[in-house]
Amino acid sequence: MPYVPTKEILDDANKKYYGVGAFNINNLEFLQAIIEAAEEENSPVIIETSEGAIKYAGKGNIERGVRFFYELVKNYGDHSKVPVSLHLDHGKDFAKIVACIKGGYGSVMIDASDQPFEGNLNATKKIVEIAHAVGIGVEAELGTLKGIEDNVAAAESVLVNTDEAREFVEKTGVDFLAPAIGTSHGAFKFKGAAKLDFDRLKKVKEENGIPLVLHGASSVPPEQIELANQYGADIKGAKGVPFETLEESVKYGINKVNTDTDLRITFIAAVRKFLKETPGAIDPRKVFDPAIDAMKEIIKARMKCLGSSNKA
Ligand code: PGH
Ligand code: CA
Ligand code: ZN
Repeated sequence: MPYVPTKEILDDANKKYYGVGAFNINNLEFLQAIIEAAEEENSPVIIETSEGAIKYAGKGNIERGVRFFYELVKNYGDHSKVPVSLHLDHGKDFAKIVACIKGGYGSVMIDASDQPFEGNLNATKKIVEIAHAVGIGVEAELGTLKGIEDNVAAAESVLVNTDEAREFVEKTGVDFLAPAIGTSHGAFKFKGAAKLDFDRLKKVKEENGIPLVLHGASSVPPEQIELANQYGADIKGAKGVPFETLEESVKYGINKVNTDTDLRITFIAAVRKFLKETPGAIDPRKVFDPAIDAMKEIIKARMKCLGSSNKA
């Protein structure tokens, strides 16, 4: 299977009711873990990079960063047994989004969800026009992901408005939509139970029918937090989206499941453990190898949970 446009992967997932993991990378080692896991699970996979990742890879030079990720992921994808795509995660800056579209990315996200509805709509429309001219799919977000635990009034105002979602999809022609339904980014998602607004999700799916995206979808595995803490980390009160909740989200229409935090935690825990147990280590490859293996297991478990295994 070659490097493919993201739309190809997500249209199949939408048609057959499964979810595909979209995993964030900043470097080679995360990509290796993701591709190996996808091949072992025979699963399609989406690789995504934030604007920050592009800046990091290019040491501040955006074109260089875009080129780095495109050539890396395209090369791995073209020689892989499974469909692989490359996506820009949370694009905020017009020039950076256009650089990704020009640079060979398989899709881009325009995240103007911090703007009032009209502003988000107009910004998204503009990117859709540019991206569709070259056959690239666009993701946008409605609502916001943070601050939902504080009080009910705030929760109402930040979750996706389903009427707005209908108008937004219709007027922008966006390909994939991320409706805020109660998740947040990072390792501290819920103070109490992990509750998502599935009624809103179902309604958005019914009324629009396009592939939907769950941001802030990491499960924050307690055993990885414990391992990190055992080897010197100090992470308290971490909580993610449990597998049962992910399964339910997929059942109600989520097709793209964004995952960054889980791989970060797993990587750091494994590196901490190796360095503590191997004080003489000076070869970075030996330090990263157990971290790649540990991330692979986390990724494979998520692919099974989302139903993308054996869908390649
Ligand atoms: C995400 C990742 N990226 O866009 O939404 O969320 O922090 O839950 O991994 P997590
Ligand atoms: Ca947002
Ligand atoms: Zn996100």
